[in-house]
Order: sequence, then structure tokens, then C-alpha cells
Amino acid sequence: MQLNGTIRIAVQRSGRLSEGSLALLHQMGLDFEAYDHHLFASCRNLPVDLLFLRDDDIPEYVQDRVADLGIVGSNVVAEQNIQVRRLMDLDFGHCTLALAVPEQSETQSVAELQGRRIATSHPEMLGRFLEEHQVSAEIVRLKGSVEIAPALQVADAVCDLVSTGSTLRTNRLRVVETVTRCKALLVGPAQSDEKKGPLIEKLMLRARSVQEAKRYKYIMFNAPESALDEIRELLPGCKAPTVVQLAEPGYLAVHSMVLEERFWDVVDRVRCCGGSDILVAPVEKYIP
Ligand code: PRT
Ligand code: ZN
Repeated sequence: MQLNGTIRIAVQRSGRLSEGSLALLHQMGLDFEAYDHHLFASCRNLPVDLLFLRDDDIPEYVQDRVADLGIVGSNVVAEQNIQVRRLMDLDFGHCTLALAVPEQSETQSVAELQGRRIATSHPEMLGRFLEEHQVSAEIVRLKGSVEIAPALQVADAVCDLVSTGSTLRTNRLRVVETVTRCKALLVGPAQSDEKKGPLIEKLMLRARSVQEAKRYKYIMFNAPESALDEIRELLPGCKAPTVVQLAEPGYLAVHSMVLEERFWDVVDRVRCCGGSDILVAPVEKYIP
């Protein structure tokens, strides 16, 4: 294996986090090719190598400084007794760790699982949750296919990751409690390496700018000059909206960033104060 970069980033080789991880790295401007069967890739434009690993191995590689950064599920970090630093929450890999029981079961809460058997591949997180709720239950540790444990009468309930919920439905299970929410994380070693610090900072700034950008839309519209005060209140933008005089007297062109969650409300209000010809564009990077 030839590794010539100064920074190594560990990502999941093949699984639910692979696509999101590679997309983020490409959006951060890293120029590389990833092939399924390759264990590493070198970036052409920065001294960065990518390591493609099983997700469960990523925290340990980062702890041992084989990798300087890793992208891994928060559930994997929480489940392992490994020291890594949580550098950034990433906006993909969303799921919940949930307790579920057979549809026909009368169980409605975690308290009712006292003395029962719960199958999981997340025994640490489940153990902590049961302790918080002062419930004593038998944890049945399984590596996979947790959802079939009740049908096999290996357990009375399961504690598993859920995203669409279709696995639970297929196996006639229903959620009774959410244990925790999980997402992908960018992690680094507990102690930072001074020599690598500047490049890691640079990569983090890029990752943050990609992540932040996703929260915004860029909106442009025309409006009568008389509505400017109202528009300023509506669109605080980064500092203030950009306002340009239109060739048409009495009219302005307004440009601003808007939080995605406020977007449709802002559009309605812009229209109410005479705004028209509204153009909307995605924001690719945002560096405050
Ligand atoms: O081979 P490797 O060890 O790398 O991969 P893996 O099979 O262990 O992990 P993978 O690819 O399944 O998941 C990687 C990470 O994705 C997890 O650690 C989570 O952080 C995140 N993630 C997000 C999920 C899910 N959603 C998810 N739904 N991980 C697993 N699941 C499983 C769940 O365990 C259940 O079996 O998907 C099934 C439920 O999915 P729905 O959509 O039917 O609800
Ligand atoms: Zn795994």
C-alpha cells in the first residue's frame, strides 16, 4: 500500500455512509477517484489520502493516528470505548436507535421491558438508556439481523437503528421508545498533531462551508423602493440584503441569503410587499 499524503481521512468503504462521505469530500474540493475494490485513494490536488474501511474500524484507526480524520456514525463512536474527538456533526446518515416490540405486544414504554430480553448490536447505548430509566433487562447481543430475534423467540424486544422504518414493518415490529438520534460525524484523534493542524483546519473550514451552505437559499427579486424598510426586516441576510437600483425608476433588485426553513414564509411576505420576479438559487458554499 502506497500512502504519500500528509493527511489521511478514513471513510466507510461500502455502506450507508459511503455516498454521503464521498459527496462531502468532493464538495470540499478534494479531487480523487474512488473504486469499490480499492482500500485507498490519493487526492490529486492536496496532500490528502483516503482510507476506505469498515465503519466499525474507523474510530480505532483515528485513535491510533493511522487516520487523522474519520467520517463515521455517531452510534459507532458511542458504542466503542475509544477516545476520539467529535469535530463536526455532518448532515447525513440520519437515523434513530429505537426500542421496538412485536406489533401485537401490549408494551407501550421502556418501563414495561423490566425483566425482558432485548436483542441489539448496540449493547452499550442500550445499557446506558436502561440504566437512566432504571430498567433491568437482559441484553441479547447480536452482530446483525436483530429484527428477526422476536420471531425466533430469542428476545421480547429489539433495539436497532431505524431510518425509513420498513425493516420494522416487514418484521411486524413497532417502535415504543427512541433511545437516541444518530448521524454521521467527522472525528479526529483526542490530541491534535501540530504539524498537521493547518491543513486539518483548512479541510474543516471547507467542510463547514459545505454544510452551512445547505441550510440556505439565495433569493433575488425586484421590489418597489417604498418597500425597502419592510424587506430589510424580512431579510436580514448575512449583514443586510444587497440592494441594487433597477433601470426602472422607483424599483430595486434585492439579493439575500435565506434560511431554508424560513424560505417559503419569506417568499409569501416578499410577494405581500410588492416583490416580484423572484429567482431562487442553491448555495454551494458559505464561508461566514
Ligand atoms: O461493512 P460495514 O461494517 O462498514 O457496514 P455496516 O453494515 O456495519 O454499516 P451500514 O452501512 O449498515 O451503516 C453505516 C452507518 O449508517 C451506521 O453506523 C449508522 O450510523 C448509519 N445508518 C443510517 C444506518 C441506518 N441508517 C440504518 N437504517 N445503519 C444501519 N441501518 C440498518 C438498521 O440496522 C436496520 O437493519 O438498516 C435497517 C433499518 O433500515 P430501515 O430503512 O428499514 O428503517
Ligand atoms: Zn459495520
